[in-house]
Amino acid sequence: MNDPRAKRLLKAWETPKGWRYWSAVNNSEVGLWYTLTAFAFFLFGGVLALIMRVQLALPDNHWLTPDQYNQIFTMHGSVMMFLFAVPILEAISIMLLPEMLGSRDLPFPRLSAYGYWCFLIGGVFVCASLFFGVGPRGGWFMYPPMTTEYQEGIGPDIWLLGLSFIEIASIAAAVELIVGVLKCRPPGMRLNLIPLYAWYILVVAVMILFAFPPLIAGDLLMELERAMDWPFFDVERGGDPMLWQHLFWIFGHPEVYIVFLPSIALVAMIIPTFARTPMAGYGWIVLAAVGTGFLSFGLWVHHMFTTGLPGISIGIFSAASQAVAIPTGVQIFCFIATLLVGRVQRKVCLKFVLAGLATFIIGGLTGVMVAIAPFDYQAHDTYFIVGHLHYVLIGGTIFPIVAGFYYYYPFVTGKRLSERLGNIAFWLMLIGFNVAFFPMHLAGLTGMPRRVHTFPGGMGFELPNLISSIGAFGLGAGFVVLLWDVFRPKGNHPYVPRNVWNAGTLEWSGQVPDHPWGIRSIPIIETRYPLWEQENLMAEIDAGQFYLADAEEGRRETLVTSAVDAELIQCLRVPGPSFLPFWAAVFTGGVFIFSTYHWWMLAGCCSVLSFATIVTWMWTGTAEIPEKETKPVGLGQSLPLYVSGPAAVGWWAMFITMLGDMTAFISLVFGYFFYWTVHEDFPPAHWNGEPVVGAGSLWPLVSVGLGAVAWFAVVMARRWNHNDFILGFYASSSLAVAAALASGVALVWGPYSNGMDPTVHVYSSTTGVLVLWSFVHLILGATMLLYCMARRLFGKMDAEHDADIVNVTLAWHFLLLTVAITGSVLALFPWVA
Ligand SMILES: [Cu+2]
Repeated sequence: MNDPRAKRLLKAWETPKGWRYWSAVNNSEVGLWYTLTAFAFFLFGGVLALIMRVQLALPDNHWLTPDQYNQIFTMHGSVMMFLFAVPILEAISIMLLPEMLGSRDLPFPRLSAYGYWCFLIGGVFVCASLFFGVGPRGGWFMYPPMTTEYQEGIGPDIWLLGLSFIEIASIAAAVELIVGVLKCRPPGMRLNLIPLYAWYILVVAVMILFAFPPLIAGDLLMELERAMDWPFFDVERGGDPMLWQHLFWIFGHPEVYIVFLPSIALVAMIIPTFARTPMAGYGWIVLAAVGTGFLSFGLWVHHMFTTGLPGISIGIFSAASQAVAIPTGVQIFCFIATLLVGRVQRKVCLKFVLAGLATFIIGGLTGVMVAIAPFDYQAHDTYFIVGHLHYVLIGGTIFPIVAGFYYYYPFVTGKRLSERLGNIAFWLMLIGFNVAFFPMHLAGLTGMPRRVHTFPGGMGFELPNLISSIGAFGLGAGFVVLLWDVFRPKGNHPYVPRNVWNAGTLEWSGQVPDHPWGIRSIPIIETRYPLWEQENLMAEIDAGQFYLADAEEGRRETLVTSAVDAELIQCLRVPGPSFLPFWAAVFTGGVFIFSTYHWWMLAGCCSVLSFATIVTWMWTGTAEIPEKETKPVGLGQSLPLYVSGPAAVGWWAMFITMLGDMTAFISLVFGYFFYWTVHEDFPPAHWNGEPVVGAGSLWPLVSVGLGAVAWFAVVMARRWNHNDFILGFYASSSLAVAAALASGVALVWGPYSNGMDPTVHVYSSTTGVLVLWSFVHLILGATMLLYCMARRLFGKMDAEHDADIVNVTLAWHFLLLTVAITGSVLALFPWVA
């Protein structure tokens, strides 16, 4: 390391020391914390599972009370899904993706850090409720009316608010990963050359973007019902609990693939390495992954076959559910083909992959069985389903993740895990798993229902339950062995050689032990397995022969490229260590946690503080005007340091975030029309002798008009800013702020002046929630404009450097759509109906 360029680069990317370590935002640090935290939640969920197996080992067992048992199974499902399966895959991706793509970091490091801290705080809050006996008890699906009317206490609120908070963090990570895959690749790495892992993560992140918002919308509705008595799910006032089931499973089914596909992504990285040959059928795998992603949004009703839906929809969803086996099969056949043509090395890592695939296939086949409606009528809510879903999730997710641990452990630590201990763990887990979960199919077919805290003797349930409990401890023992191997001190173990598995993808180009800069210089990539197929690549990377081999200004920099062809666009400066994301997460957490207890003053203070922190973070860390327009990045090329519009990563992040936001809004609109389909007269004039009033027609339309004025003023403000007509910019922005606020007031004025009471009937509460949603968004839109005006005032934005106002204009296109849809639904639909 005598190269002064390398020294500067190292200094720029240095990890902070001491207590400042926790201000790190770099993907390798945040990714590691994220992974370890998710794994800790996994162990917690696993202990809960063992407690349940102890309880169910013997008939008529009263070791746990029914209430304790209900809290434990609810928490087991919720923890495994929300605190382990989704987060760990995002965590691994945050850690690995930039290295695979030869990028120095993800485009928004502070957003990753914020997401992590939100996840930690929310997760601990949700789990802690169990120790105070106030945990949620409604199952991980939280069906009303049980969770709205019949359960005392704040358990459901903890679930709704705590997990919404974590879902928002998951969406933040998804935005980061989408922009990372599309915009932060090395030059030359066209979309058809990216590692399969990146393809899978792209598909999954897009799925998260469209699957989580319906659940967040559902959470909002249920929390409004619980806290304010707005009757969305109360049948006596026109509500319908089925809406929750739809919103939940529109999320819940894609969720299965959201946790399955990234694990298969790990498999797709491991198999070529251990078969020592490129993956067969790259194009087919990509097509199948995208196909699975699409199909998975059309299957949710198979969770609702027994709710009395019309036969036609059951038929369609049954067929679609069986069809999803096809793209899944394509991927598995590609993996098998690769293993057949390669020279396979039988390492523990590969054993876990194979065990995972085999187990997943068994779960997939019982899945085809339950996709057939008549069979589902029999098996629904029995232990058959418990057996099925654990074969899918443990085979499809857990075993591949364990394989990933073995594969990437040397990448993270420079040491390797023991093959001997690995074999012990492998057999304990594989045998323990099958002993635990296979008998559940039989117990279920014999008629044993799910979610019961005990069962009577003499009905044939004793033996399968006892065997399951024994197997569960075998599976647990396997994890203890793995845990010991992962965490035992390895100070005297030698470092592994560089690229220890002789893999072909770029993440293995790092030295051992690795430097925090990610990659010494960012290479030009022309193949799918560059370390195999591009000669001398590692030596040239090390010699700093490619891009960004230096950090002349001591800043953290990475390359931004075009989405399809990966042509160079920008040298992006990413922010370094900061405690701002941590504090922002603490205050955001405060808003959700204090709201759970209805401590509104504290929640209000926290929302002000979190707003202030986030604005400070944006102010200091985004769209910074550089000291020069371009800089040389190596290989004789110069790139701009500042870009705005569709070329910029910030624009993409805004666009993607607004898509997620619109999805949540459309879910609420879906609710409105759902109630119309289940009622003979909607909106009704009277209900139980009381008049039911909505927003009327006049004021919603006035609101749309004012919203359009605001939008037009925003567009003009952007143009005048660009033309450097400063007075015009301020005038137009001010007009937009005023029109936005007036539009919000007009929207609220309709229901207010009509004397609407949202608690009377579901029509008034649905109207209320659409008004509320749009009102809050108009306030946000106005705030964004005030931010832009302040940026211009303080010289942080000018005619050339206009990313702020360009991104805000983009957001305003969506805001206008939101207000227009709300206004026209409220004003016009009652006339049509
Ligand atoms: Cu499903």
